[in-house]
Amino acid sequence: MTRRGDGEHAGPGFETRAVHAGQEPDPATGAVVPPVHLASTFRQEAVGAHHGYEYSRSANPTRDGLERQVAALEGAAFGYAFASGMAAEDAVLRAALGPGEHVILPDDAYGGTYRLLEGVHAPAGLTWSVVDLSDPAALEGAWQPETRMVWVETPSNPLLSVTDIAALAKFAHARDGLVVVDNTFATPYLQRPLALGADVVVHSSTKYLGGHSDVTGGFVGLDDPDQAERVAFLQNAVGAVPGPFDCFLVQRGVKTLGVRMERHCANAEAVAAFLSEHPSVAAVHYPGLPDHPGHDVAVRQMRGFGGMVSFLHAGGEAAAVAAVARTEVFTLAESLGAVESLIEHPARMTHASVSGSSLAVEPSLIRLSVGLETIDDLLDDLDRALEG
Ligand code: P1T
Repeated sequence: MTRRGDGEHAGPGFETRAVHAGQEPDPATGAVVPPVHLASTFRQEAVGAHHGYEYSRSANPTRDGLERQVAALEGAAFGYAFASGMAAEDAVLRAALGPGEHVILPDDAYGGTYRLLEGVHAPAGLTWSVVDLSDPAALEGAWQPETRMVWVETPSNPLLSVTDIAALAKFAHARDGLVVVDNTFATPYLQRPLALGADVVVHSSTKYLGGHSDVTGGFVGLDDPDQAERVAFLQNAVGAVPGPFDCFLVQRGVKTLGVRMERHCANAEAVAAFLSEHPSVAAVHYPGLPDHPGHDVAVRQMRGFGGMVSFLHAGGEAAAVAAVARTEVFTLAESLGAVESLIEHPARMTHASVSGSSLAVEPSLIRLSVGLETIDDLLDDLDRALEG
């Protein structure tokens, strides 16, 4: 297989891997940027005699390059690219779980994950419980003989809750359960779940990995060869693969991931500090704030606190809905993790699908994806929007 990542051995550093892993110059022409292989099929010299590629759903050189690049950053032995984060999540659930088995979902997670479980996997026989993962007694109480997996987002979407990955992995492994970490918010630059004991890492590469709001993608990284075989089988059998140009866009984004994350973190820290002092703000969720309940764990397991901030508007739902429409530098839009700052109202936008469920979010909550613009412009923009 061409999917070996570099792992966390004493080899090249993160930024070097981001720029070079899976990105070797083209041996045929010397092109420093590997060509985008748009071919859907590959010539065979004789039946079965080929260069490792037959048909692009099964394997494509540009996709391979992306898979090796992100696997190298996550320290994963195997990496698989998908057409979206949801397609990646679906492959992980299908690869590991069958009818009658049980999965534990956090009480704060992307609404689409909940929708996938409830609307697609529950009708096919999967069962699931929603648990506050910061409460060990609740986790213990929810564990069933059929439990095979704990799904974690840390930091979570949209409340930025932090879960201790190493402690959770110890708990789940003692009970024969798998730990899957959605690392979309942190990225491998800030946190490497597999090194902390998780079994599988997933991404919406639409977000920080791509980094420019111009591509949709997903990624699965893992170390176990049997599970990897199953994910690889599903990638080909179901066919939710990204096109070569989408793979190129993610690859190009990943090359600057480290420097972008440094600025995302710095800007988000300044925004969180500013909001904490603002009279129109009732509460700020950001793991970098010392009073955040997950702050100490975040200090231990993350290199920085990330670019996402959410907060409650003191004026309630109507004031929150009005404020998100007033910003001029922050764009009112779903998604996150790109160079431009975004603002949104989770209850009516990204998390509308969990309305009325145990994952429902406060109607006065506003979520920010803090981008790379000049920090003073971001703070002035928020100030104006919150003053009304
Ligand atoms: O949109 P897609 O690439 O399919 O990824 C789904 C997904 C998975 N995991 C997390 C943590 C996510 O945040 C998302 C997508 N989230 C948004 C679109 C959003 O605005 O929150």
